[in-house]
Amino acid sequence: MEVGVVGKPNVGKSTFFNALTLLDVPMAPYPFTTTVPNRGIAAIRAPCPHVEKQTPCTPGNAKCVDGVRWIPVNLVDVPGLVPGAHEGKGLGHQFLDDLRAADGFLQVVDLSGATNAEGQPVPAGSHDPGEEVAWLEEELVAWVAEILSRDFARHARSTELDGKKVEDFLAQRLTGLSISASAISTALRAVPVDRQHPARWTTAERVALARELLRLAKPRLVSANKCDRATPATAQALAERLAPVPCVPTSAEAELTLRRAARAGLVGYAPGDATFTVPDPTRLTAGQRKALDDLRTILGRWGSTGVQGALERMVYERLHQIVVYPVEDETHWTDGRGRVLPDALLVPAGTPASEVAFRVHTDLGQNFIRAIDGRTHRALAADHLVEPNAVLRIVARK
Ligand SMILES: Nc1nc2c(ncn2[C@@H]2O[C@H](COP(=O)(O)OP(=O)(O)OP(=O)(O)O)[C@@H](O)[C@H]2O)c(=O)[nH]1
Ligand SMILES: [Mg+2]
Repeated sequence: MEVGVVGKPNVGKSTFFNALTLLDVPMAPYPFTTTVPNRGIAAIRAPCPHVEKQTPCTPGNAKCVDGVRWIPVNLVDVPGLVPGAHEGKGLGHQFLDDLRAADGFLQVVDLSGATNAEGQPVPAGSHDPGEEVAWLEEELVAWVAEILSRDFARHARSTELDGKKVEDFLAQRLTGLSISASAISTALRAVPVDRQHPARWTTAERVALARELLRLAKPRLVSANKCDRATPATAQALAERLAPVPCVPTSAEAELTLRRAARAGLVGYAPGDATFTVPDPTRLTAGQRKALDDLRTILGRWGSTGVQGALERMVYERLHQIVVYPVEDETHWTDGRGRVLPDALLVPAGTPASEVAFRVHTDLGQNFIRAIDGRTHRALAADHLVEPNAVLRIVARK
């Protein structure tokens, strides 16, 4: 699972990325601080089934803290896009190629309205952050249309000559973009192109296909960032304008400060929480105390910094992922070495049991006999759609 963090310059993308990964990539109050993409690993929360079992778990890939599993999600932070990036404005848009594998895009905007379209600082409230959601969409469409169009005429002609299926032609053009065959078929149904003659497709038709493919295959979520400098009413108004694209108020700066303070042992804070504790106030400087008071005000006003929740809504609501726990022993929920609930896997909702087996290991998928539900001990057929939080044993031919 990979999420791309996109947006215009200077809105807080790298701060958002650092907050979620606890990495330390450069952040600064001017545009184009980031010039090459940054990759890191964030995590989303899921309730750990070990709590029902009343046995401590032995996590391998996803750590467990107080009954909460932290499931890894890859995050990519890219340079800022400006209007006209596809024509070379700003840093251009070549770096978007690093987002080919992203399953969805989380767009960061500056809710406080203190950065213009090019990312230059302007007085708070003087720029409308709603505007950039529409033009960023156009930049993404231009990028996909360009990928689709690379060496188009030659490939389209050979498709026609060889009598190849148009679906395969498109899939080949879009290799690596993590766009499913079903999204390609749906897009071809939605955009009325001449299926027999791709060589005759106009630029407008390719752009329309790119738009539809993006809509189907790369869900969007907006992080209305710098909310610490805005009001809930502004956030509400923006969310209403952007609906149905979800818009989550965030303060990446507050989240980063809290996570770093927690790492330093200055506060007790779990990402996503509405509060934090201060174990030893005497350790704090006057400056730190003031900073923590400000953070308390932000949390009080917004309920949380929004950052953790934004990523989770992206993965669970927009990307429709669920967590499943494969085990080898359906009674004790252990693997072959006796480790309890060692793995937590993200799979799309509606994944059949046989596909979960493939995710665990190709051999298990190929030799699948049945799965066994760890809670009910019922046998599940290959086409059984697994439920969220399922504990599953896969039974396969030896
Ligand atoms: N008040 C406030 N400032 C923030 C927040 N998030 C980021 N900033 C500030 O915004 C400025 C830009 O942050 P970056 O993370 O470098 O922004 P970016 O979008 O990665 O910028 P580019 O790499 O230039 O595209 C920095 O001064 C941050 O401290 C926030 O939630 N609240
Ligand atoms: Mg940056």
